[in-house]
Amino acid sequence: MSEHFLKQPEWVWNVSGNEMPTYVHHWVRPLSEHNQPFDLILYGAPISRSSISVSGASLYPTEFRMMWKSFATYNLDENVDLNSFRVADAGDVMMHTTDILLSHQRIQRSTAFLAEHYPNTRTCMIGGDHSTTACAVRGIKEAFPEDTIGVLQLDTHLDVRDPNELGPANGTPIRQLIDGHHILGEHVINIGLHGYFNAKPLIDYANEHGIQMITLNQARGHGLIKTIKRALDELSGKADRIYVTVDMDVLDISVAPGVPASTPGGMSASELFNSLLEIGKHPCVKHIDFVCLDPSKDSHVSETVKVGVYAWLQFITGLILQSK
Ligand SMILES: [Mn+2]
Repeated sequence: MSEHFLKQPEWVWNVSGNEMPTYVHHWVRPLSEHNQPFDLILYGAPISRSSISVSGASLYPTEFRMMWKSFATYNLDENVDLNSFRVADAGDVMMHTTDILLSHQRIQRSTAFLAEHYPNTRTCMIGGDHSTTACAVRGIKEAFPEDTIGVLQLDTHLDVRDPNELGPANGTPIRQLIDGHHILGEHVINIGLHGYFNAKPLIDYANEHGIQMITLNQARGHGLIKTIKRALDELSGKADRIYVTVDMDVLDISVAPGVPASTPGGMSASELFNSLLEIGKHPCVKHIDFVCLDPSKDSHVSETVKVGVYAWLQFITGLILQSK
């Protein structure tokens, strides 16, 4: 088996000159151009054939990169310029046209490759649907077999539907990881659950396996940011590294037309942004992904893709504030 399946992304910004970048599309550089160390590795996992409902989330990594042009590297709220932080774009995992299992193996192998070759660098995967998270976490586990992995999941759903029934689909990643003994249920904290979107047997599975479910109402009651921090502190006490998975369907449907599975009663965009800032600040967060955003369903002004890029930049701002 080859070492990895990463290829140059479909969309690469053409940049000339050596001046300090002021816009995101001038700032993120391909991994191949980085001869110095870097702080974050970005890679795409463009697959959504594994989605239970029809999804074009495979289009997101490219749309995400194309949207960089609309964002400056300077964060006015925090008075921080991201441009001294080095992000290397490792490209996209090459997907097989029809073979989902093979594509999943490639995501796992490519994630393991990046984690093995850059063990001290944080990784950020852009999905793809939520099935990609199971592959990425298995890849991390492959690279660090001794390490216990804690998972913070921002999601409207538990994603613990039965893989025996649905296979490695976007409704099953957390259960695949628990049933496959890659992680323990008690090392999973889900924040963002609400309302009528998880059937009772799924709640029962979560309880049986010790998954911590913090509803959005509970989190708001205690303070969302305080709750995020507390969850990360707790996971860092139990696990060696934390993997954060952000299912964009955690967003309220009114702000996320590009996430078909988003629901009423979800997070506002600013709640998501503040959450990502806090997540970035936490030293134990080593891996993150953003999944389930379908640009083909987005509004004509690409509002959800903009929310997605903004949320990602908030995470990076958090990383920078952490080291200050
Ligand atoms: Mn999900």
